[in-house]
Formats: sequence, C-alpha cells, structure tokens
Amino acid sequence: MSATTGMTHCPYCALQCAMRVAPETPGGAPVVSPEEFPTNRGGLCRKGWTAADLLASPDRLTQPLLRGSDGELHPVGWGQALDYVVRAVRETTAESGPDAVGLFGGGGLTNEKAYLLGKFARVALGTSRVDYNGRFCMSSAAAAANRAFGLDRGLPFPVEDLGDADSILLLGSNVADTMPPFVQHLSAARQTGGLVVVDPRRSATAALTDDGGGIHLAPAPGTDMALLLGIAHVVVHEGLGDKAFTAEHTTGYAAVVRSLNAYWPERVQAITGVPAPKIRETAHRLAAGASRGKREGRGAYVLTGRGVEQHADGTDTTAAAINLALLLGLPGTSHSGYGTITGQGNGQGGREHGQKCDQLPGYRSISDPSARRHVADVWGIDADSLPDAGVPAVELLASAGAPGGISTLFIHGSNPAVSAPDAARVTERLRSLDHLIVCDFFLSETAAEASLVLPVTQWAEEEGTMTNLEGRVLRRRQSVQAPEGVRTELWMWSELAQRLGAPSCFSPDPETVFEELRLASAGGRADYSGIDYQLLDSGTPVYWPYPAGSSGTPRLFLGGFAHDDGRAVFHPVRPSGRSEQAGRVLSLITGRLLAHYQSGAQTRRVAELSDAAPEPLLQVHPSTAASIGAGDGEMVELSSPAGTARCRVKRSVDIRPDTVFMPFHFPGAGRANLLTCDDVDPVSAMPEFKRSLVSLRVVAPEGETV
Ligand SMILES: Nc1nc2c(c(=O)[nH]1)N[C@H]1C(S)=C(S)[C@@H](COP(=O)(O)OP(=O)(O)OC[C@H]3O[C@@H](n4cnc5c(=O)[nH]c(N)nc54)[C@H](O)[C@@H]3O)O[C@H]1N2
Ligand SMILES: Nc1nc2c(c(=O)[nH]1)N[C@H]1C(S)=C(S)[C@@H](COP(=O)(O)OP(=O)(O)OC[C@H]3O[C@@H](n4cnc5c(=O)[nH]c(N)nc54)[C@H](O)[C@@H]3O)O[C@H]1N2
Ligand code: SF4
Ligand SMILES: [Mo]
Repeated sequence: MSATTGMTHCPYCALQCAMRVAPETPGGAPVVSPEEFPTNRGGLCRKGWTAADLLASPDRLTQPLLRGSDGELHPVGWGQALDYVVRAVRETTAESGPDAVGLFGGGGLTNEKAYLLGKFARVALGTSRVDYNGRFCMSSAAAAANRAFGLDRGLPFPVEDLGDADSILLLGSNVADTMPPFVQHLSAARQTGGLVVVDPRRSATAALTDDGGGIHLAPAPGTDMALLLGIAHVVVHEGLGDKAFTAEHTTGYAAVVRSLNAYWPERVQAITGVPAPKIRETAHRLAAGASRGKREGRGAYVLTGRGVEQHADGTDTTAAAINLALLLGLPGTSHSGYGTITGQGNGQGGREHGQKCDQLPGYRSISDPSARRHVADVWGIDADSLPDAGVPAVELLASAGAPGGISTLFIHGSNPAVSAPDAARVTERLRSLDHLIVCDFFLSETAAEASLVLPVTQWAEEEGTMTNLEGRVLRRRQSVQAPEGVRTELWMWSELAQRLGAPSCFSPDPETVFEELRLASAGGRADYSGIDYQLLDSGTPVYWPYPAGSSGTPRLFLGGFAHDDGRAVFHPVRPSGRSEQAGRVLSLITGRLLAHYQSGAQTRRVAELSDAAPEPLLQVHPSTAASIGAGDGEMVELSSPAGTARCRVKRSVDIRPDTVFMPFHFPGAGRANLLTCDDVDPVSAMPEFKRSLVSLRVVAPEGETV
C-alpha cells in the first residue's frame, strides 16, 4: 500500500480538509478518517466525517434515465443516452444555431472537469452560452479583487498566516458553521481580543467574540457598505491609516478619502444600527493590528464572506472592504492582508479554467485576441472559430425556453431548482426547455425535471485536482471503485465530442487533461504550467501562479499588485438609497447550517445530517414573533415580491428584531429561494440572495390561515 492509498479530500467545501477513505476491514464499506493537512490540522466537520455515506447511498443513480412518452424517467443504456444527446444537440443547433445550446457548470467540479466543460462548450458545441454556479458564489468578490488588485485569488496568502494575526475583521462569514476547522486559525486573534465579526445575527462565529474574544457588530442587512465607510472614515480622520503605503502602492487615494466624508460614525450608526463607539473601537483595533504587523509580524486581516458579497451591490461592498484594507496598508505584506473566503470545493479552480461565460483557461479573457490565439493554438483550432462572451448565470437560466434563448441545457454539479434566485420561475423555465440533460449521482430536484439524467462518478470515485480557498492545488484521489453503470464526465465529453465530430482532442484521462490545462493556462493570470501530478504527490505545497520553472506563489502581491503600474486601485463607492430603510422593514437573510451543504442534494441523503436538521426553521426574534402571534414550532408563511414560502418558527434572541434568517438547503415549499428575486449586481451579475423584504403570517400546517 503506498502512502497515498485512500488519501483524498472532502467532497464539500473549499477548505478541502484532507481525509482517508478506506474500508475499516478488508472488503468492508468505506469509512472516512481525518488526515493532517495545513487547512484542517487533522480536523473535520460533521459533513466530512459522514461523507462516506454518499458513496454507499441507496439513492445512488447507476443508470441513465430518459423521460418517456408517459412523462416518467426510465432506465436506458449509455449508448441510447448518448444518441439522445447527439440528436438533441443536432436538432437544436440546426433549428436555432449553436447558441441555443447552453451549459451550466459548478464550482464543485475538479479542475480537469471545469476545463473540459468550457472546452466542450466552445469547441464541440460551438456555443457561447456557458456559465456556472460560481456566479452565485464568488463573482462579486472576484470582480472587486480584479478591479483593485488586477488579480483574484480568494486568499492571496496561506490560511495558516491567519494563525499569527493580531486582529481579523470577518464580514458576513460564519466559518464556525461553514468551515469549522477554519476556526483554529482565528485563535490568536481571539486571544488578543482582536476578532471582529460583522453579522446581523449572533452566529456561531459571532459568538467566538464573547468573553473578550473581540467585537460583534450586528448591522441591519445590506448596510455593510455604510458600516465599512464609517470604519474607514475613522481611520482617515483620526490619522490611523498607513500614508506611506497608500502613497507608494495605490492610486485613487484622494477620491476615496473624499467619498468617506459623509460617513461619520454617528450617521453610520443611524443607517446600520451599529453603535458609533463600536465603529471607532473597530477602526482602532485594526489599526493597532496593522502597526503591530509591521513591528512584530502579527498583523491585521480583512476577510469577506457571502453575507456581504451576495447583494445587488456586493461588488461595491467588497470594494469598500478592500479600500479599508488598503487605507490600513494591509494587502501585499507578509503579515497582513485582505481575502475572500471561497466556498465550494473547487470554487477557486472552478473560476479559472473556462466555465465562466467571459473566460478562457488560465483566467484569460475571452475577448482578448492574444488570449484567444493562445488557447486556440493549444486546442488546434482557429481562434476565429471560438465563440464570444456569453451571458451570466441568471440571464442564462432566464433565457431557457424563451425566444432567442437556449432550448437545450446541460447541467453539471448544480441544483438550481433549489439554489437559484426566484427558484419557482427557474423551475418553470427548466420545464420549458426542449431538452434538459442533467449529470449527477443523485436525483436532485433539478435532475427530477430533466429529460435525460446521466449518472456520473463522485469525488472519491474519480481522479482529479482541486484548488482550495488559498489557491493551493491538490489532488483528490480515487479511493474507491465506482459502481457499475456510472461513468466519469471526462469520458462522457470525450465520447460526445467524437460523435459530434469536434475538431480537437477530448481525453477521458484526468492526467492527460491536466497536462493540456497546463499548456492552456501557461502565461495566463492563473498559470498552472509548472504543476504536474508528480509534484502534487510529492507533498510540496503548490500555490498558483506556478509558471514552469518557478516554485509557485504562496503569497501574492509581495512584489507589487497585478496592475501594469504595480499599484492597487482604490474604487470609491457609495451606498444606494436602499440601505437607508434598514430597521423600518423586515428583511429576510439566507445562508447555511452546519449540517447541510448547499441545495442539500447530498447532505439530505445522509441520515445523521438530515436527523440533525430535518427541515428549514425560520430564526425570528421573540419580539417579532410576538408581533404576529407566532410561537416556537408554528408554521408561518413568508411573502416577498418574488413569492411565498413556508416554514416553522424558531424564536431566538440571536438575531435583530428587523431581520429573519432562513437556510436555503431545503426543497418544496420550504425553499428560501422562492422568496429571493433575480435582481443582480451590475458588475458581477451576482443575485441578491442575502436580503429580501418580507412579511410574515402564521398559518395552520395544512395551509389554512389561523
Ligand atoms: N455547512 C455548510 N458549509 C458550507 C456550505 C454549506 O452549504 N453548508 N457552502 C460552502 C459555500 S459554497 C460557501 S459560498 C460558503 C459560505 O460561507 P459563509 O459566507 O460563511 O455562509 P452564509 O451562511 O451564506 O453567510 C454567512 C453569514 O452572513 C450573514 N449575513 C446575511 N446577510 C448579511 C448581511 O447583509 N450582512 C452581513 N454582514 N452578514 C450577513 C448570515 O447571517 C450568515 O451568518 O460556505 C461553504 N461551506
Ligand atoms: N438563498 C440563497 N441561495 C443560494 C445561496 C445563499 O446563500 N442563499 N448561496 C449560493 C451559493 S454560494 C452557491 S455555491 C450555490 C450552490 O448551490 P448549487 O449550485 O445547487 O450547489 P449544490 O447543492 O452543491 O449542487 C450540486 C449538485 O451537483 C451534484 N454534484 C456534486 N459534484 C458533482 C460533480 O462532480 N459532477 C456532477 N455532475 N454533479 C455533481 C450534487 O449531487 C448536487 O445535486 O447556491 C447559491 N444559492
Ligand atoms: S470543513 Fe469543509 S472540507 Fe472540511 S470536512 Fe467540513 S465540509 Fe469538508
Ligand atoms: Mo458558494
């Protein structure tokens, strides 16, 4: 047995905790055991511990399912299934052109799959209509980081660097539930009282600030930008900033300082509900960390999560967080910085290799002629034959079955019937497609709508690489045999490309695909050309950019930012009028529970996890619950401009009275996304997931009004 036998990484989040998946006794069912790795240091969360249940689940799909004339899904062979796909693509393309075929990918796909999916779209199908669920996840943070630094890598430093921090400002992130082993990296900041958590709820992470651990700021939902401007106002007006840094390493300082003038702490208190003294205390705390960083190497970090990014102004709110970090002189130093906490298993790699509608592998722009030439040369095609940029996720899904839109759609690694905004309308759109082809290993709510379901391998059944939240590339090894009847997505694209007569090679072998990805990424912003499977097996930490001949880049920007002049760019931002109504309306915020992952398609099938959280519960402040006469466990109907949903009430003093919280992991009438609308951020096209205006009323469980 080699040292790497059974060694793999978790199927879920971007921390990519290391684990071994192997039978306890020869021939027995596989079990998970944690492994020592810098991100998890031997820890796993409950989802990781129970992940082997996914491999043995009785719900596992093992045969393609084709919808028959009776409207039901029936098992068919792979030959028949692939014939169906080829016919669907040919029919749609002949009728309406290649852009009538769409692909929707996922940030959980390996780098190899994300890469080949983008290539399959552009080369085998010739369509521009490809995008992915990372649009719902990372797009605002990516847009803001690209604008400010010229490059987006979630954490531009190893996660372990946080372990030395004096102060950490954590905005809209609940790592104690979403990445439990990550909490270890916050312990030094907590010991010095330097953890500042910004969340309208006293989340499990906000509770880490108790007992001298730090400060919890609970702004009204959607008012984070004003809060950040308030903190930055104090930094500038009390002379706490790093003027030498801003003079030497940034552009746009004067404009950003002007933009802060109207955000003195008392005014920000009126907008956000955060007391002015706490705003001042936060600014001083971060500034103290920043200067301690310069003296002793124990610095300050500003980190953002989905709570501040998933808004219709998420890019600008993230920009406000970056501006604050720049004023304090944090980014581009070895002891301080700004980062976003990437969410999905391969949320980082998934955004670099061409699933995004405007990108080619290596984080290249599809509208850049030299990038097109480079990638077309690797693919052995003419650059002019590459489609132009397509449309982002919300627009792509909204165009399903609509005139001029897509009429055939492939979905790989996403369950938009539960997770997309305005999910009822998205489901209707999916139903109006001529052909919906879903690849999954479970019959997700989206797969249940498909005309064809293709059963594919999952994490520990296949080889591939992932790029975690720090930009570290790692191997997710095959540890168990896949059940008979399932195929890898690489095999499937390879077969389909051949049948469709694609003018390039589509290998079914992950290592061969990775070798091609290296070439395609060479010279791009996310350059993987110096990485190969042997290097990854050697245990050396591997961070991109990793050009051939280099030794990779654990810490970005130490020698300057990625803009041509080496400087970071301040982007002045201003809150829209929307945030001013905070406190006078009831806001629904949505997010995650420890026990479930995303749309719940996987974790709802793990008994221990579904027992822990069997249904959605609406977190409501007791005073708000009393105002509508709702007791614990009572069923309420929530109404928003997008629609209505139902769930039971869980009263809690850990949330603002003007705010209710609902997890989005559940299907049916308890779907949080029945309430979210498809407003998007103008820069990133990120939907407004985090805040919807709602009203509540108590209903009888059967649905009658009480
Ligand atoms: N258990 C679990 N872990 C996961 C996942 C999962 O589904 N389940 N998914 C993974 C993925 S893909 C992602 S993207 C990450 C997400 O990880 P997080 O960003 O930590 O998760 P969320 O729960 O979406 O949001 C975090 C917090 O934002 C708060 N929030 C909501 N609205 C606002 C607001 O307007 N302002 C502020 N300041 N805060 C707000 C919520 O109360 C919540 O506590 O988690 C990853 N890990
Ligand atoms: N209201 C609200 N909505 C949200 C969010 C929120 O905070 N609030 N968060 C958003 C965020 S950050 C995200 S990332 C999205 C995530 O939401 P989704 O995009 O729906 O992600 P998952 O639930 O992980 O769906 C993955 C599906 O793909 C399958 N799958 C897993 N791995 C593979 C694979 O390798 N290949 C194939 N073919 N299938 C695979 C799983 O079985 C599952 O059915 O939800 C977004 N939606
Ligand atoms: S924290 Fe994330 S990667 Fe680690 S075990 Fe939990 S779900 Fe898996
Ligand atoms: Mo995400």
